[in-house]
Amino acid sequence: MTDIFSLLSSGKPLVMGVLNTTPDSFSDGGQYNSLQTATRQALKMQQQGADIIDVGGESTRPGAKPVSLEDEIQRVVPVIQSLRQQSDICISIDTSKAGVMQAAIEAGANIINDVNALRAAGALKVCAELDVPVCLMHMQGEPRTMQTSPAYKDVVDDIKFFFEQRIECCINAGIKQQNIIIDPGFGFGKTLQHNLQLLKRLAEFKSLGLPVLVGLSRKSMLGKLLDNAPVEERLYGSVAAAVLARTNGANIFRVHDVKPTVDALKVCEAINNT
Ligand code: 8Y4
Repeated sequence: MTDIFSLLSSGKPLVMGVLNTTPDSFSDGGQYNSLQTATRQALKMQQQGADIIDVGGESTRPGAKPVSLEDEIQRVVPVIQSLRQQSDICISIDTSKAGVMQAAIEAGANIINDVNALRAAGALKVCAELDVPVCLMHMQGEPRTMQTSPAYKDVVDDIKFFFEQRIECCINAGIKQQNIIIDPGFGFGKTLQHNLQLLKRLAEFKSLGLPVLVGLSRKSMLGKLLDNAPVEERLYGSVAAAVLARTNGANIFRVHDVKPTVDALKVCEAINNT
């Protein structure tokens, strides 16, 4: 398997396909069927051109029930093992819990994707020991209340300052600078205006000298821009947002719709390299 830093060094954009393992994302709820469904879905995304599969077992949606450490491990570890048996694709683990990070990497995952930027107990230490790439995502507040009244002095400057502080914590904990990826966290404690500012000024994050990951796919900011379109009608808006993010320097794209995004990014690359 090629690690993501060699993939990134090619300069090409990387696509991370979202694989949901929460029970409500499967019709039957049965363990074996959902495992097979999840593995097939991941292999399909790989065929469509995904470079990374993001496996998550905890919903960050406002109002979602918290998942225990044991339950989250039970959800993600079998999926990672099953996918790893059938593919050498890069697997990222979407979690904020140190115990899940450890179990997932042992099961064959390669990257840690943490919407909480390693602020949970033990997360910095475990990541330093595991010595794997980590994505630090910005979130203001916590999922339950983050959309109540998001406020910033300057959204880009404030989030850059957050990253500077988190990067310092990572380095002090023994995490290598070369293992860090940053993500402004679209929709996590941000108004529509904040999200639009972040997308327009995304290139300002490049001054931190680290790869930039974005998750814009199907998010409510697109629903708002598209006359309150429901999630299943946000594909074209999601693709447009990915293209704009690429033009403004994003390196990794976390998406639900792999093929449309891969195609759009190919067109982007042809123009950006002309
Ligand atoms: C429709 C579909 C509406 C999905 C909302 C959503 C990010 C992330 C999430 C992100 C990174 C989501 C785990 C939220 N978003 N990880 N995770 N960056 N690194 N919402 O932006 O997809 S979950």
